[in-house]
Amino acid sequence: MTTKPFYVTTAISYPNGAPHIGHAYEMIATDAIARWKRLEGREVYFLTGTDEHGIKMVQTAAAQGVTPRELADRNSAEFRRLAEALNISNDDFIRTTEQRHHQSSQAIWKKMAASNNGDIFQSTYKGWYSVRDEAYFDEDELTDKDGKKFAPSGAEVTWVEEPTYFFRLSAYQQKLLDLYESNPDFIAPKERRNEIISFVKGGLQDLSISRTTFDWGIPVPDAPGHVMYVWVDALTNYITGVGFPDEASELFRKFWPADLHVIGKDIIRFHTVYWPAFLMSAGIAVQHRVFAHGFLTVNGQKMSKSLGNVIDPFELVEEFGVDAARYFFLREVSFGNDGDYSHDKLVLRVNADLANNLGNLAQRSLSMINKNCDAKVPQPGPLTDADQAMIDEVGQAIDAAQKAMDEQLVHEATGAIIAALSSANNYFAGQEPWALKKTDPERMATVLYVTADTVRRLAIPMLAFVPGSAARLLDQLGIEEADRTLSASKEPARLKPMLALPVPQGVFARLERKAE
Ligand code: ME8
Repeated sequence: MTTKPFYVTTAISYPNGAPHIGHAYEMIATDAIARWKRLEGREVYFLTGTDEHGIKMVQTAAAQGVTPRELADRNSAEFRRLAEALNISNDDFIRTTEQRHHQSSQAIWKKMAASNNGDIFQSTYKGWYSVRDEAYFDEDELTDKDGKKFAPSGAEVTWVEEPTYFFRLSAYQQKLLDLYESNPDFIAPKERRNEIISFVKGGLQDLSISRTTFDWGIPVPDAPGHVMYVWVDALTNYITGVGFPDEASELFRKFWPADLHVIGKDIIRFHTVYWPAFLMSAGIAVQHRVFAHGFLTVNGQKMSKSLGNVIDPFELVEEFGVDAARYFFLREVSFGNDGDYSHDKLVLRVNADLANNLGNLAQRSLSMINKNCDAKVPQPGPLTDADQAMIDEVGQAIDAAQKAMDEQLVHEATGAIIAALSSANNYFAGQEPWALKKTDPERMATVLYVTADTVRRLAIPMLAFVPGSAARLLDQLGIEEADRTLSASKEPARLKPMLALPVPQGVFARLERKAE
């Protein structure tokens, strides 16, 4: 068992509005990864939070007649509440308006300014800016429509011209290519890696990293009138979260460089080009890996306020329960690809996998134990080939899930567990323990034991995905906290014969599709 610490982060969201299911999805997937690592026995630090500066916040606040601070306070609280509603196991929640983050951002700025005879210099920025993306664009990346220009995201761009500080990104082209070469796992999925390599090979321009036309940002050290470009401070959250600028702190030494930044595919350039370049410039170790997940649509359509199809993640949890909501995204969406949400798909998936498969197996085997074995874990006799095949298959499924989780292929991991549960249902049906009750009670005891131990072994990895329900299942099997580890799930027959069990309670209710 490895005890290497593991530091994982989500992107920090703009609190210019309430969270939507895209935000929920990212939290859920990252939480599954964090919980899995804890099951492996690793010490995990998991950071999420809100990205509160920038012109987008200024403009949204103005439109609502509030200050950027009021807007940030209101919505940041909603993101925090979302993490709670989704049972997210984050260790900290960072807000970029916090004092610790101002200090950290100014410290990294100074280090960048001091390196290589100055990676930061003053000049004038003239070019296109997309407020919605908080990003600069070259003319040739834009499309024209009705006399207006649009970024690849579809957001309108505006022309800006102002004296700003620049970061000498052009000096990092080869260093970045060397990084991608020497660390082939730096960018996942693989297609994204290829896109980024060709982007960097195409040449990098110096990046404007301060703004002078508004003041809602972190002041640039010793440069009155300049606030940092929001992405400089946003990316820095990942080191602030582990104690930067105190590089000698226990947290920083233990957890930096981050093992994994989980982000959406729209912000991969910021994380795999700008961020490692900033870190190299500041003389700070570069993160190990960035995984870019896909985008969610709703009933096949892009989510948008004008279409009125934005799904409120709080309502989702309210209607279906937190574990059903979590499970749907973790199983249905292939992690790294785009995915689609619909209420009907959620109901079908959750009923098939959680209620009919896992829930059914647990309830049937535990009820039989309750009625026919004195409510105690039965004592197994000699194993048949069928028993052994079942036991082996569970071990293989857990190994397959582990392999998938090593690469963040969360949907494959859940798939492997559910496939083993299907086999276990077939095993149970095929062995007919209810018939053995009269003909061969000892054999019945063995079948019930093998089944209940299978439920134990497969419920443990499910703790990463449906933590509340899987814990309730393990409670019903009398599994102690210390035995809820992946290594215990890999070992068969750890269920203690003769242990008294509580009356089983159904853990996964079948969902009904509510009328619109
Ligand atoms: O980008 N489906 O914030 P953000 C899936 N503040 N994921 C989605 C999504 C969708 N429909 N919409 C957004 C920012 N996301 C910056 C990040 S990190 C230093 C700064 C994802 O609120 C998006 O890809 O626009 C990103 O990873 C996260 O939600 C926050 O998006």
